Amino acid sequence: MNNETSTACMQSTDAQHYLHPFTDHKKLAARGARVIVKADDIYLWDSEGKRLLDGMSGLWCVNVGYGRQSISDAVYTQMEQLPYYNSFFNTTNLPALRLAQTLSEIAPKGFQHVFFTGSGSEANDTNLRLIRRYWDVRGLAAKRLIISRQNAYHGSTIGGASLGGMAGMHNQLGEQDACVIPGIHHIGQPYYLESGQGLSEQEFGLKAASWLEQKILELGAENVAAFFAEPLQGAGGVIIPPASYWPEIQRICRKYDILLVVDEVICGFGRTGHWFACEYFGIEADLITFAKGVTSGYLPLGGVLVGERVAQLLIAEGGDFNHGFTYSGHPAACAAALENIRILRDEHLVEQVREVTGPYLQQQFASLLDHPLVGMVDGCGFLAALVLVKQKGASIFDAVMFDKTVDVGMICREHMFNNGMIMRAVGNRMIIAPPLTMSREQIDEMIALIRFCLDRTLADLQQKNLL
Ligand code: PXG
Repeated sequence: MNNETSTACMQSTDAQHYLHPFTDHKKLAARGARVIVKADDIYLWDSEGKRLLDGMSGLWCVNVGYGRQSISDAVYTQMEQLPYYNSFFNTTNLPALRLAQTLSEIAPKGFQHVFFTGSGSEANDTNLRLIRRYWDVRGLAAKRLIISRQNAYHGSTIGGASLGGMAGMHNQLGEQDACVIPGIHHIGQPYYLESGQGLSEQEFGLKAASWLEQKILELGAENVAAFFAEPLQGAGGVIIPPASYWPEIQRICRKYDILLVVDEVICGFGRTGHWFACEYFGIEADLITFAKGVTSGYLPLGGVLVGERVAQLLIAEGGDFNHGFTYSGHPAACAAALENIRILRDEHLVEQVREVTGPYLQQQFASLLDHPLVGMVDGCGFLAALVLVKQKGASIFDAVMFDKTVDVGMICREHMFNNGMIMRAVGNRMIIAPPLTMSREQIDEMIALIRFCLDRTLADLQQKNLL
């Protein structure tokens, strides 16, 4: 390798010029960024030639795996034909209108319209605009308040971060626990391990849903516009609500005439073994946020599936909707999405995850429970999480957790990385969301690698006297 492409040189240039997302730059500069140079199937390679098994599908997005020549070809062809045009001023383009139609075919029942954005954050900002407009057109302008949840992730624009419930983000938005956008209220998350002790999971699901009703009554239903939630919390740590949660949430939203916004940015496009997790949980949403898996991350694209109740009113009575982005309906991004969806369909990847590889992945992942560090496992489809504990107990509520001063997730993540496995750490939860293409053999390989890295973590913790 010549000097310009040596790892040290790239790291130095990176440190001098590139501000990364969610990064402590002083720390990063001291250690040097890992430079990822290529990818194929479920693997990445760094600039030192080291292979990594990507258990996170990039950032929850590369659903069809890396190296799909047909997506590159579709984008190339589209870029030669029409690299860009906007969808403002009474114009449209072929990939955008075809993708809108295709999405209406794979979306849950009752979604015939789509609004395109460049990302999930922009899509949630779009939701805020749509919701405001919807209630204004209905003549119920007082319905302005939004309810969301603690430890939710809805993006990083001011709108997305205000909607989300990440304390670390809120703290940087303004005063402690306050959101920049007023009128967004957060209720507790349906995290059994955090607040369910003494209750059965189903009892806890109903209790967590009741927090929504309490908040609505406190704010006055006549003032509440919408409830935002991920079907299961992804960035929050793959937290799957008890089965009793969603039906009760649905009932409450209907009772008080509140729009239900389901953020499927992580769950959409097969992650749970269904095209959308709304089907997995039986949710009937008004608005569905999507991004990531729509193009498998090959190009940036997001959007909102707009339910007929909202779409028809805005079309019939809304007049101009003064909202949109330069890249709404970007032809090349839409071409990537169309080819990505063709692959998901023709290779039956969603069904495969639902019926074959998803159950196998969950079964194999659950076998990690015999490891001394693993106190609990949870998951569905191609999403799974394990909880790292200091000492196991009769139940997870009796386990001894690591002291808050020990960032056990980060320690474990380092061992994973250093041994060729990418797994994400959220506090004491280690999570995976691998490409949906994984075979049984690749799942076996991944589980063996995770087990090996857990052993390394255990040995390291013992050596450091942290156990
Ligand atoms: N909603 C959800 C549910 C998400 O997971 C977004 C919205 C925002 O999408 P954009 O395209 O604006 O990033 C996301 C994104 C993590 C992590 O650390 C997760 C996301 C993004 C960055 C990091 O797990 N999810």
